Amino acid sequence: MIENNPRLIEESIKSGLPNNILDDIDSIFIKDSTESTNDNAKNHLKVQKALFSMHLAEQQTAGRGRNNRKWVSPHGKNIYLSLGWKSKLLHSQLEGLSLAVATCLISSLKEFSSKNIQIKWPNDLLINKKKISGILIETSDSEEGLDIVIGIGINVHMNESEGAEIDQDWGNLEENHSNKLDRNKIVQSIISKLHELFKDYPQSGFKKYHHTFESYNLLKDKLCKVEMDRETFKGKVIGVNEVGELRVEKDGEIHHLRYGEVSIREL
Ligand code: BT5
Repeated sequence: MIENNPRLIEESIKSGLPNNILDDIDSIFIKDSTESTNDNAKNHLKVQKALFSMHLAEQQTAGRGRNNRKWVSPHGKNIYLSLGWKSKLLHSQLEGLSLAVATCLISSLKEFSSKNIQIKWPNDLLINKKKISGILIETSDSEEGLDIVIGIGINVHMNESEGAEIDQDWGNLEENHSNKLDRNKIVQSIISKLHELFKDYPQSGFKKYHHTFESYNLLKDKLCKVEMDRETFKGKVIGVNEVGELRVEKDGEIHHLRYGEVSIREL
């Protein structure tokens, strides 16, 4: 491995994190290779005591996106991070969660890139319209509350051939393959931001993140094509509402689109 691209190390991730965060970490698992860090987080939640656990891998052999789409996960180049969160959220609060996570993620990744990072609703992160990151949230009910897995994939140093099978435009967080970014530092920053979310989101919901989300919203004010189960239409995106639904105007009428039910693209 290139010297400038150190491997993931627990001590590097932890060093510098304040005690209030360290105290809430149940455990950090780093694997060289695993099927999916989301599965590891899901399994660990069954025995987890503290607020959150972290599951990382240098490579995933069955990394996945939403609806079982594949997440391309080559060795040693990117970040594959899943957080297992023992939450007290209500099901009704889940709607805006992935948007809030995407907002936190940008606040963090901005520290590592001079480029403009935007969110394509609900939660794809893009630089120059190329996807650099995706989020997969999975939940299950437990006796104490709602167990949540937040899976985050971020391309950092991936090269063309490693990403060849990705069927859409993709990019890296790092510019020009300069190998300057230390993934441990990126993970550390993400943890700080998401720890704040774990504390705030149960009270604030998406409301607290709404304004910032809009400032990153790639589709805002754009004419788009919306595809739903039984309907396809063109409309102009107005923004999102306070629960994270996308507001699209068509013939003077506002449609509220819910995450998971639609696909949308710019015209
Ligand atoms: C996502 O799904 O964007 C969520 C991806 C979450 C991945 C993380 S990695 C850690 C954790 N463990 C897991 O197993 N998963 C999570 P979706 O919106 O469905 O997007 C999937 C689509 O993104 C694919 O169909 C491709 O078009 C594209 N894609 C696949 N791999 C990519 C990559 N490395 N970079 C950019 N785009 C990719």
